[in-house]
Amino acid sequence: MNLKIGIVGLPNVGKSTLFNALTNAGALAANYPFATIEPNVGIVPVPDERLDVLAKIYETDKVVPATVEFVDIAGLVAGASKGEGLGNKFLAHIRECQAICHVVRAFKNDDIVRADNKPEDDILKQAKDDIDIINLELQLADEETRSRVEAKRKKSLEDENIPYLTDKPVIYMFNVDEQGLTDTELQSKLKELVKPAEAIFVNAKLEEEMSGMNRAERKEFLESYGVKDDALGELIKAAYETLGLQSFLTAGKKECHAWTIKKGATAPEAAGTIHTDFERGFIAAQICNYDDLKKLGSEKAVREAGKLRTEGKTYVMQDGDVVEFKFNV
Ligand SMILES: Nc1nc2c(ncn2[C@@H]2O[C@H](COP(=O)(O)OP(=O)(O)O)[C@@H](O)[C@H]2O)c(=O)[nH]1
Ligand SMILES: [Mg+2]
Repeated sequence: MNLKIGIVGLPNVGKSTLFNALTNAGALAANYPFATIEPNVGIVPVPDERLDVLAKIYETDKVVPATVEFVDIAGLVAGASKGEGLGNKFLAHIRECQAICHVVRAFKNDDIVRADNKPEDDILKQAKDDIDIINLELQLADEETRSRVEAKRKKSLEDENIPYLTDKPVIYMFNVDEQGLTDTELQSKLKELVKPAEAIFVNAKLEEEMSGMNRAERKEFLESYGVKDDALGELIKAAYETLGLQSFLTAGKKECHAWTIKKGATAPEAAGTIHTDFERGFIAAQICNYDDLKKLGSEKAVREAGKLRTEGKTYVMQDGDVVEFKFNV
Protein backbone atom coordinates (compact mmCIF):
# COMPACT_ATOMS: atom_id res chain seq x y z
CA MET A 1 0.00 0.00 0.00
CA ASN A 2 1.52 3.25 -1.11
CA LEU A 3 0.45 5.98 1.28
CA LYS A 4 0.75 9.37 -0.33
CA ILE A 5 0.14 12.70 1.41
CA GLY A 6 0.00 16.07 -0.33
CA ILE A 7 1.16 19.14 1.56
CA VAL A 8 -0.89 22.21 0.68
CA GLY A 9 -1.34 25.69 2.11
CA LEU A 10 -0.91 29.33 1.17
CA PRO A 11 2.56 30.63 0.21
CA ASN A 12 4.94 31.36 3.08
CA VAL A 13 3.19 29.20 5.63
CA GLY A 14 6.17 26.83 5.90
CA LYS A 15 5.23 23.99 3.53
CA SER A 16 8.67 23.55 1.98
CA THR A 17 10.43 23.97 5.31
CA LEU A 18 8.24 21.21 6.71
CA PHE A 19 8.61 19.03 3.63
CA ASN A 20 12.39 19.23 4.00
CA ALA A 21 12.15 18.52 7.71
CA LEU A 22 9.85 15.54 7.16
CA THR A 23 12.04 13.95 4.52
CA ASN A 24 15.16 14.66 6.55
CA ALA A 25 13.64 13.17 9.72
CA GLY A 26 12.72 10.11 7.70
CA ALA A 27 16.18 9.72 6.25
CA LEU A 28 17.57 9.47 9.75
CA ALA A 29 14.77 7.38 11.20
CA ALA A 30 15.97 4.18 9.56
CA ASN A 31 18.76 2.95 7.38
CA TYR A 32 16.42 2.88 4.46
CA PRO A 33 17.40 4.15 1.02
CA PHE A 34 15.28 7.24 1.40
CA ALA A 35 14.71 9.09 -1.79
CA THR A 36 13.74 12.47 -3.05
CA ILE A 37 12.21 11.50 -6.37
CA GLU A 38 11.73 15.07 -7.50
CA PRO A 39 12.55 18.20 -5.56
CA ASN A 40 9.00 18.21 -4.24
CA VAL A 41 8.42 14.48 -3.80
CA GLY A 42 10.01 12.37 -1.07
CA ILE A 43 9.56 8.82 0.18
CA VAL A 44 9.96 8.63 3.92
CA PRO A 45 10.16 5.59 6.18
CA VAL A 46 7.54 5.44 8.91
CA PRO A 47 9.40 5.56 12.23
CA ASP A 48 8.58 2.35 14.09
CA GLU A 49 10.51 1.41 17.21
CA ARG A 50 9.08 -2.10 17.04
CA LEU A 51 11.27 -2.85 14.02
CA ASP A 52 14.43 -2.17 16.02
CA VAL A 53 13.31 -4.56 18.74
CA LEU A 54 12.44 -7.26 16.20
CA ALA A 55 15.74 -6.74 14.41
CA LYS A 56 17.55 -7.57 17.68
CA ILE A 57 15.39 -10.60 18.47
CA TYR A 58 15.83 -12.11 15.00
CA GLU A 59 19.40 -10.86 14.42
CA THR A 60 18.07 -9.51 11.18
CA ASP A 61 20.19 -8.60 8.20
CA LYS A 62 17.74 -6.07 6.81
CA VAL A 63 15.07 -3.75 8.21
CA VAL A 64 12.37 -2.46 5.88
CA PRO A 65 10.01 0.13 7.34
CA ALA A 66 6.61 1.03 5.93
CA THR A 67 6.84 4.19 3.84
CA VAL A 68 4.92 7.37 3.18
CA GLU A 69 5.30 9.57 0.16
CA PHE A 70 5.08 13.31 0.71
CA VAL A 71 4.45 15.83 -2.04
CA ASP A 72 5.09 19.53 -1.48
CA ILE A 73 2.32 21.05 -3.56
CA ALA A 74 2.90 24.70 -4.39
CA GLY A 75 0.55 26.97 -6.28
CA LEU A 76 -2.58 27.12 -4.20
CA VAL A 77 -3.32 30.83 -3.83
CA ALA A 78 -6.45 32.92 -3.67
CA GLY A 79 -7.86 32.87 -7.20
CA ALA A 80 -5.88 29.80 -8.34
CA SER A 81 -9.02 28.33 -9.87
CA LYS A 82 -9.30 31.50 -11.97
CA GLY A 83 -5.70 31.20 -13.11
CA GLU A 84 -3.88 33.22 -10.43
CA GLY A 85 -0.37 32.04 -9.55
CA LEU A 86 0.33 28.72 -11.21
CA GLY A 87 -3.37 28.26 -11.91
CA ASN A 88 -4.69 24.75 -11.54
CA LYS A 89 -1.33 22.98 -11.81
CA PHE A 90 -1.74 21.70 -8.26
CA LEU A 91 -4.83 19.65 -9.07
CA ALA A 92 -3.20 16.57 -10.55
CA HIS A 93 -0.84 16.33 -7.59
CA ILE A 94 -3.64 16.43 -5.04
CA ARG A 95 -5.74 13.89 -6.95
CA GLU A 96 -3.02 11.27 -6.55
CA CYS A 97 -2.93 11.64 -2.76
CA GLN A 98 -4.99 9.70 -0.22
CA ALA A 99 -4.87 12.56 2.26
CA ILE A 100 -4.12 16.26 2.34
CA CYS A 101 -1.89 17.85 4.95
CA HIS A 102 -3.07 21.45 5.08
CA VAL A 103 -0.35 23.64 6.58
CA VAL A 104 -1.68 26.75 8.27
CA ARG A 105 0.45 29.62 9.45
CA ALA A 106 0.01 30.25 13.14
CA PHE A 107 3.32 31.93 13.97
CA LYS A 108 4.02 35.61 14.30
CA ASN A 109 6.91 36.98 12.30
CA ASP A 110 6.54 40.15 10.30
CA ASP A 111 9.77 39.45 8.41
CA ILE A 112 8.02 36.60 6.64
CA VAL A 113 5.20 38.28 4.75
CA ARG A 114 1.81 36.68 4.77
CA ALA A 115 0.31 35.75 1.40
CA ASP A 116 -2.15 38.65 1.70
CA ASN A 117 0.62 41.10 2.70
CA LYS A 118 -1.24 41.97 5.89
CA PRO A 119 0.62 42.29 9.18
CA GLU A 120 0.30 39.40 11.62
CA ASP A 121 -2.14 40.69 14.18
CA ASP A 122 -4.72 38.04 14.97
CA ILE A 123 -3.47 34.47 14.64
CA LEU A 124 -6.84 32.85 15.13
CA LYS A 125 -8.79 35.01 12.71
CA GLN A 126 -6.05 35.00 10.08
CA ALA A 127 -5.70 31.23 10.35
CA LYS A 128 -9.43 30.89 9.75
CA ASP A 129 -9.31 33.23 6.74
CA ASP A 130 -6.36 31.33 5.27
CA ILE A 131 -8.08 27.97 5.73
CA ASP A 132 -11.22 29.32 4.07
CA ILE A 133 -9.25 30.55 1.06
CA ILE A 134 -7.65 27.16 0.44
CA ASN A 135 -10.88 25.26 0.99
CA LEU A 136 -12.73 27.59 -1.36
CA GLU A 137 -10.14 27.04 -4.08
CA LEU A 138 -10.49 23.28 -3.69
CA GLN A 139 -14.28 23.59 -3.91
CA LEU A 140 -14.07 25.77 -7.02
CA ALA A 141 -11.70 23.33 -8.64
CA ASP A 142 -14.17 20.52 -7.91
CA GLU A 143 -17.05 22.51 -9.36
CA GLU A 144 -15.08 23.00 -12.53
CA THR A 145 -14.35 19.29 -12.67
CA ARG A 146 -17.99 18.50 -12.01
CA SER A 147 -19.25 20.66 -14.86
CA ARG A 148 -16.67 19.14 -17.18
CA VAL A 149 -17.82 15.67 -16.19
CA GLU A 150 -21.45 16.66 -16.71
CA ALA A 151 -20.74 18.00 -20.18
CA LYS A 152 -18.94 14.80 -21.09
CA ARG A 153 -21.65 12.60 -19.66
CA LYS A 154 -24.09 14.05 -22.16
CA LYS A 155 -21.95 12.53 -24.87
CA SER A 156 -21.22 9.17 -23.28
CA LEU A 157 -22.87 7.35 -20.43
CA GLU A 158 -19.75 5.83 -18.91
CA ASP A 159 -19.59 6.07 -15.17
CA GLU A 160 -16.43 7.79 -14.18
CA ASN A 161 -14.72 7.57 -10.86
CA ILE A 162 -13.72 11.17 -10.27
CA PRO A 163 -11.40 11.83 -7.35
CA TYR A 164 -12.88 15.07 -6.04
CA LEU A 165 -10.44 17.12 -4.00
CA THR A 166 -12.95 18.00 -1.31
CA ASP A 167 -13.55 14.28 -0.67
CA LYS A 168 -9.95 13.82 0.48
CA PRO A 169 -9.43 13.57 4.21
CA VAL A 170 -7.56 16.60 5.56
CA ILE A 171 -5.12 16.84 8.44
CA TYR A 172 -4.49 20.38 9.59
CA MET A 173 -0.91 21.11 10.51
CA PHE A 174 -0.62 24.41 12.34
CA ASN A 175 2.82 25.91 12.05
CA VAL A 176 3.10 27.62 15.43
CA ASP A 177 5.97 29.52 17.02
CA GLU A 178 7.76 28.37 20.18
CA GLN A 179 5.11 29.91 22.41
CA GLY A 180 2.34 28.30 20.40
CA LEU A 181 3.82 24.86 20.93
CA THR A 182 2.69 24.84 24.54
CA ASP A 183 -0.18 27.34 24.35
CA THR A 184 -3.03 24.94 25.03
CA GLU A 185 -5.63 27.70 24.86
CA LEU A 186 -4.57 28.75 21.34
CA GLN A 187 -4.32 25.12 20.31
CA SER A 188 -7.82 24.25 21.46
CA LYS A 189 -9.23 27.27 19.60
CA LEU A 190 -7.41 26.26 16.42
CA LYS A 191 -8.62 22.67 16.88
CA GLU A 192 -12.14 23.99 17.19
CA LEU A 193 -11.78 25.76 13.82
CA VAL A 194 -11.16 22.55 11.93
CA LYS A 195 -12.91 19.82 13.86
CA PRO A 196 -13.76 17.02 13.28
CA ALA A 197 -10.55 16.95 11.20
CA GLU A 198 -7.35 16.08 13.03
CA ALA A 199 -5.19 19.04 14.03
CA ILE A 200 -1.50 18.87 14.86
CA PHE A 201 0.89 21.56 16.01
CA VAL A 202 4.45 21.84 14.84
CA ASN A 203 7.14 24.47 14.63
CA ALA A 204 8.79 24.38 11.22
CA LYS A 205 11.78 26.38 12.43
CA LEU A 206 12.55 23.91 15.21
CA GLU A 207 12.01 20.99 12.86
CA GLU A 208 14.57 22.57 10.54
CA GLU A 209 17.04 22.95 13.41
CA MET A 210 16.75 19.24 14.13
CA SER A 211 18.05 18.18 10.73
CA GLY A 212 21.05 15.97 11.39
CA MET A 213 19.74 14.72 14.73
CA ASN A 214 18.78 11.07 15.21
CA ARG A 215 15.48 10.05 16.77
CA ALA A 216 16.79 9.93 20.32
CA GLU A 217 18.35 13.38 20.01
CA ARG A 218 15.15 14.75 18.48
CA LYS A 219 13.04 13.41 21.35
CA GLU A 220 15.36 14.99 23.90
CA PHE A 221 15.51 18.30 22.02
CA LEU A 222 11.71 18.46 21.67
CA GLU A 223 11.16 17.52 25.29
CA SER A 224 12.96 20.70 26.27
CA TYR A 225 10.15 22.55 24.45
CA GLY A 226 7.45 20.42 26.04
CA VAL A 227 6.77 18.51 22.83
CA LYS A 228 6.45 14.72 22.60
CA ASP A 229 7.11 13.88 18.98
CA ASP A 230 8.45 15.48 15.83
CA ALA A 231 6.36 16.60 12.86
CA LEU A 232 6.93 13.30 11.06
CA GLY A 233 5.73 11.26 14.01
CA GLU A 234 2.71 13.50 14.62
CA LEU A 235 1.69 13.65 10.97
CA ILE A 236 1.93 9.91 10.46
CA LYS A 237 -0.05 9.24 13.63
CA ALA A 238 -2.75 11.64 12.46
CA ALA A 239 -2.76 10.21 8.93
CA TYR A 240 -3.13 6.62 10.17
CA GLU A 241 -5.95 7.77 12.45
CA THR A 242 -7.71 9.75 9.72
CA LEU A 243 -7.38 7.06 7.07
CA GLY A 244 -8.11 4.16 9.43
CA LEU A 245 -4.74 2.49 8.93
CA GLN A 246 -2.60 0.19 11.03
CA SER A 247 0.61 -1.80 10.62
CA PHE A 248 1.55 -5.40 10.86
CA LEU A 249 5.02 -6.86 10.90
CA THR A 250 6.87 -9.75 9.36
CA ALA A 251 10.09 -10.83 11.00
CA GLY A 252 12.93 -13.25 10.41
CA LYS A 253 16.68 -13.50 10.04
CA LYS A 254 16.55 -12.30 6.45
CA GLU A 255 14.30 -9.33 6.97
CA CYS A 256 12.08 -7.45 9.41
CA HIS A 257 9.40 -5.51 7.61
CA ALA A 258 6.51 -3.24 8.59
CA TRP A 259 3.44 -3.09 6.34
CA THR A 260 0.51 -0.68 6.22
CA ILE A 261 -3.06 -1.99 5.95
CA LYS A 262 -6.58 -0.77 6.61
CA LYS A 263 -8.04 -1.40 10.04
CA GLY A 264 -10.44 -4.30 9.70
CA ALA A 265 -8.39 -5.98 6.97
CA THR A 266 -8.46 -9.78 7.07
CA ALA A 267 -5.41 -12.03 7.10
CA PRO A 268 -5.65 -12.82 3.35
CA GLU A 269 -5.92 -9.09 2.58
CA ALA A 270 -2.84 -8.43 4.69
CA ALA A 271 -1.05 -11.21 2.82
CA GLY A 272 -2.07 -9.51 -0.41
CA THR A 273 -0.16 -6.36 0.48
CA ILE A 274 3.02 -8.44 0.43
CA HIS A 275 2.20 -10.27 -2.77
CA THR A 276 -1.02 -10.96 -4.65
CA ASP A 277 0.00 -14.66 -4.80
CA PHE A 278 -0.01 -14.73 -0.99
CA GLU A 279 -3.63 -13.64 -0.99
CA ARG A 280 -4.74 -15.99 -3.75
CA GLY A 281 -2.98 -18.98 -2.24
CA PHE A 282 -3.63 -18.09 1.39
CA ILE A 283 -3.82 -21.09 3.71
CA ALA A 284 -3.25 -19.71 7.19
CA ALA A 285 -1.37 -17.10 9.19
CA GLN A 286 0.86 -17.84 12.13
CA ILE A 287 0.55 -14.83 14.39
CA CYS A 288 1.90 -13.56 17.64
CA ASN A 289 1.48 -10.25 19.31
CA TYR A 290 4.44 -7.87 19.20
CA ASP A 291 4.24 -7.13 22.95
CA ASP A 292 4.36 -10.85 23.80
CA LEU A 293 7.34 -11.32 21.53
CA LYS A 294 9.13 -8.37 23.06
CA LYS A 295 8.42 -9.53 26.61
CA LEU A 296 9.32 -13.18 26.04
CA GLY A 297 12.32 -12.41 23.87
CA SER A 298 12.07 -15.05 21.15
CA GLU A 299 9.65 -16.83 18.86
CA LYS A 300 10.52 -20.09 20.62
CA ALA A 301 9.54 -18.66 24.01
CA VAL A 302 6.31 -17.30 22.53
CA ARG A 303 5.48 -20.73 21.10
CA GLU A 304 6.26 -22.45 24.42
CA ALA A 305 4.02 -19.99 26.24
CA GLY A 306 1.19 -20.99 23.90
CA LYS A 307 0.98 -17.50 22.42
CA LEU A 308 1.68 -18.36 18.82
CA ARG A 309 -1.70 -18.69 17.09
CA THR A 310 -2.75 -20.10 13.77
CA GLU A 311 -5.45 -17.98 12.17
CA GLY A 312 -7.58 -18.61 9.10
CA LYS A 313 -9.19 -16.66 6.28
CA THR A 314 -11.64 -14.68 8.37
CA TYR A 315 -9.14 -13.43 10.96
CA VAL A 316 -9.19 -9.64 11.33
CA MET A 317 -5.66 -8.24 11.64
CA GLN A 318 -4.66 -6.29 14.74
CA ASP A 319 -2.09 -3.52 15.00
CA GLY A 320 1.28 -4.99 15.91
CA ASP A 321 0.57 -8.53 14.76
CA VAL A 322 3.81 -10.31 13.87
CA VAL A 323 2.87 -12.66 11.06
CA GLU A 324 4.09 -15.52 9.01
CA PHE A 325 1.78 -16.44 6.13
CA LYS A 326 1.35 -20.01 4.91
CA PHE A 327 0.34 -20.14 1.30
CA ASN A 328 0.19 -22.30 -1.73
CA VAL A 329 1.05 -21.02 -5.19
N1 LIG B 1 9.69 32.36 12.02
C1 LIG B 1 9.35 31.31 11.29
N2 LIG B 1 9.62 31.32 9.99
C2 LIG B 1 9.24 30.26 9.27
C3 LIG B 1 8.58 29.15 9.83
N3 LIG B 1 8.33 28.26 8.86
C4 LIG B 1 8.79 28.79 7.73
N4 LIG B 1 9.38 30.00 7.96
C5 LIG B 1 10.02 30.86 6.99
O1 LIG B 1 9.04 31.33 6.10
C6 LIG B 1 9.54 31.40 4.79
C7 LIG B 1 8.66 30.60 3.87
O2 LIG B 1 8.76 29.25 4.22
P1 LIG B 1 8.53 28.10 3.16
O3 LIG B 1 8.72 26.81 3.86
O4 LIG B 1 9.33 28.33 1.95
O5 LIG B 1 6.98 28.33 2.85
P2 LIG B 1 6.06 27.79 1.67
O6 LIG B 1 5.89 28.91 0.73
O7 LIG B 1 4.78 27.46 2.36
O8 LIG B 1 6.72 26.59 1.08
C8 LIG B 1 10.97 30.89 4.84
O9 LIG B 1 11.83 32.00 4.92
C9 LIG B 1 11.01 30.11 6.14
O10 LIG B 1 12.30 30.09 6.70
C10 LIG B 1 8.33 29.17 11.24
O11 LIG B 1 7.79 28.24 11.84
N5 LIG B 1 8.73 30.28 11.90
MG1 LIG C 1 7.30 26.21 -0.91
